[in-house]
Amino acid sequence: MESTERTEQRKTVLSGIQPTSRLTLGNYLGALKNFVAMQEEFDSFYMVADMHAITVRQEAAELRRRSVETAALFMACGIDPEKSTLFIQSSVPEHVMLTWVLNCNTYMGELNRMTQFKDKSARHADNINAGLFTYPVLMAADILLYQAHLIPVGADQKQHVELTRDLAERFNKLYGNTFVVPEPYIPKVGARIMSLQEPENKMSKSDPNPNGYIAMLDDPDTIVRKIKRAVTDCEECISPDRCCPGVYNLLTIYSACSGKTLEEAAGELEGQGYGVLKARTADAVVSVLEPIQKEYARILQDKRYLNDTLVNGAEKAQRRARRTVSKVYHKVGFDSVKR
Ligand code: AQP
Repeated sequence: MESTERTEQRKTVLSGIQPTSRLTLGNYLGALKNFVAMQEEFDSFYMVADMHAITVRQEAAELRRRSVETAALFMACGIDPEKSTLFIQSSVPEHVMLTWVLNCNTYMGELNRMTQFKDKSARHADNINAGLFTYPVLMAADILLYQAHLIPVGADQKQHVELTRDLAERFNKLYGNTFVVPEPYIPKVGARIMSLQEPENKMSKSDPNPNGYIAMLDDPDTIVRKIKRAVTDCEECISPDRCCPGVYNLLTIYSACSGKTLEEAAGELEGQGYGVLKARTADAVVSVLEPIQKEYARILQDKRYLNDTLVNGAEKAQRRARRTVSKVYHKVGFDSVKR
């Protein structure tokens, strides 16, 4: 059997992360860790979402550098370019080609309901651009282009995957079966890692307070210091329910990084103070991130290999994406001229 045929019998997974800044532990536990696990079983497409990144102003040289560094970090986490298709979104122009068609099949009311648009436009009140508003349509195109079945994301992206499902179903109904209708894949532990300083908000890489997040490239001393300063909001009570968001968040991080369930982690720490919870959490985070950091430094030294990997990834992604775009362009009537 042809290897391409074998590949296409497996279900497809697609996901991406914006290279907007240094990635956080939230990006790792909510998304990247699953990307790595899923590549063993699925035909996997993972992208650095640089086109999404410019919904917020970016400096060109820095965006270029961060896009490549983010791809290196994906590889350092265990994304294997032999098993997965790893690419930078803007190197596959089909993403934009499909976006326009989907834009014309998306209602303003649907986009108005997106909570991330509301959050981001509040944070960037001086630049509420149309791209910020239509970001979920580009994300739908990312997913539908590759006919992805499963989308590994953190909980904050669930609403966008639901919109993608609605758009796929609408298009399939209007034009005949065209797109696979995808499902979100949200991890049981780690789907929503919260800020260490404001545990009612998501840990976010663009948080202006660096003590709120752990960057994947923070050195061990910084990780220990940030976790020591984390807000703990109750009297000494370490329990797997959400009564104290700050403590629950640390317990979640400890559980996700140590491989223990929340109940096991809480049982182990029962009756001990927050000092012990913080020390164990910091140790667990360092032992997950330190090997990734070493591998990242190694991969970054070989710029040529990194570039070749991304060129190959883009070509492979584009071959798949082109098939969907030709099908869609035919269905909507864009192929009137035969060359
Ligand atoms: N705190 C988090 N907990 C769990 N999962 C998270 N993700 C992000 N933060 C957490 C997941 O990481 C993937 C990539 O996210 P993204 O960078 O493309 O966009 P985002 O969700 O807007 O992430 P940030 O860190 O908040 O970025 P900025 O600050 O640049 O806006 C997604 O699957 C997301 O769920």
